Amino acid sequence: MFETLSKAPQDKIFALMAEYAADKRDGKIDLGIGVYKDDAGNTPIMSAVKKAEERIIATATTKTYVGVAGNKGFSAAMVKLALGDSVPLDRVRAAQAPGGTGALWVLLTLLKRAKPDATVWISDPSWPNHAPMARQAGFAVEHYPYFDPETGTVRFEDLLARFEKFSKHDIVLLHGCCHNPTGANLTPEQWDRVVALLKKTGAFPLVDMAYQGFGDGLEEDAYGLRAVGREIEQFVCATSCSKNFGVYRERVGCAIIVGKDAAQADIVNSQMLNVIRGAYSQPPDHGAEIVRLILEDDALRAEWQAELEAMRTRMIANRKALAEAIRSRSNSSDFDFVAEHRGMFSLLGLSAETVNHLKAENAVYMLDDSRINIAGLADDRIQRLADAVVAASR
Ligand code: PLP
Ligand code: TYF
Repeated sequence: MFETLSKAPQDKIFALMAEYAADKRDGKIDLGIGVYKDDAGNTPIMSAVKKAEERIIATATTKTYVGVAGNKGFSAAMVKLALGDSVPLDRVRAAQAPGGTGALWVLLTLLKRAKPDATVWISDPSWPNHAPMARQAGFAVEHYPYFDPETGTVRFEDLLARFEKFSKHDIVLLHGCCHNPTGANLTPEQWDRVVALLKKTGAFPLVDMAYQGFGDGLEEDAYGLRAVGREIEQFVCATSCSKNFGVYRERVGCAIIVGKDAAQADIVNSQMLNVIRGAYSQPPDHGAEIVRLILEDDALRAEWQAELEAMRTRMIANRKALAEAIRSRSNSSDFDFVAEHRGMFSLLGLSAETVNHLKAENAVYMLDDSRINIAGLADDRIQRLADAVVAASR
C-alpha cells in the first residue's frame, strides 16, 4: 500500500517555526509564523474571549450535535461583520467552518462542483497554502501580478491589464484586506476599479478575509468585500476568526455564499452542506460559540473591539518605528513602505541570501521570501532588526 507514496512537502512556515524553537541563542527574534504577539512575545487569550468561555462553561447544559451548518447565530453575526448591509440577506447563506482554511476548503470544493473547468487565479505572491489548496480541489492555478518588491507597492496597472482579460471561466482569489505575505493593499479607489472589471468580465470572486480589523479598522477593512457585495451578483467569501479573536487553535471560520436570488442561494447552500456532510459532518462548536457570544453581547463586543484596536494600533506603531529606525541608519527611504503597509506582514524584498545571513548571524527569523511578522517586534527588537537589515543590505 504505502510503497506508492513519497514524502510530501512541509509547509515552510511550520518548518521555520521548528527551526526557531531549536535555536539556543539568546535574543533570537521570531518574525516567522503569522500569529499576533504582544511586546513580551506572548499570544495571550483576549479578555473578552476568556469571559465568553467562562460563560459557556457556567451555562452550557448539553454537548449534543449542532447541525451540518454549525452554529447559526455565529454565522449570522459573521455575515453581518463581513458584508455589513452590502447584500440583501435573502441572497446570503453561510456555514461555520473549521478556521479560514476550512472555509476555503468548503468553498473550493463547492466551486469545483459548480465549474470544474475553471482556473483559479491567485495573487503573485500569496499565502503559500492558497495554490496547493486550489490544486487539491482539482483546479488549474494561475497567478496575477500583484507586488513589486523594489517599491513595496501593488503593481496595479499590471494587475488591471490581467483582470481585463478574465472571463466567466475564471475564479479570482482576492485578499479582503491585510495582504499575506506582502502587506501591500488595494486602496478603496483601486477596489472600485477591480470590482468594475470583475463585473465586466464575469470572473467569479473568492474573497479570503483572514485579518478583518488588523489593517485600518473593522469597517475599513471590509471595503473591498462590500464593494464586491454591492456590485456582483454571485460570489463567495471565507472568513477567519483566528487572528482578530485570537482563537487560532479552536478553528473558527465561516464559509459565505451569495447567490443571484433566494432560490439560487438555497440550491448552492444545499450543495455546500452536502460537501460538509461528506467531509467532517459538522464543525466543532466551542470557538464559534465564543465568537457568537462576543458579537451578540454589547459589553463583550465593546471589550473585544477595544482589544483588537489596541493590537491594530500597536502594529502600525511598530511599522512606523521600524521604517524610521532603518531610515535613520541608512539615510535612505528604501524601506519607508513598511509604514504604509497594513496587517501583520510586510515583504521586505531582501534576497534569500540576505534572509539566510540574518538568520545565521543575527538569529533573526523571517520567511525565505523576506516576509516579516510586524507583531513579532518589540521596541528593543526593532532597533536590532534595523541594524541587522541595514548592515546586511549594504
Ligand atoms: N487566509 C490567509 C491569507 C491566511 O493568512 C490564513 C492564515 O492564517 C488563513 C487564510 C487561514 O487561517 P485559519 O485557518 O487559521 O483561520
Ligand atoms: O501565514 C501565516 O503565517 C499564517 C499562519 O498552513 C499559517 O497564516 C501558516 C501556514 C498555514 C496555516 C496558517
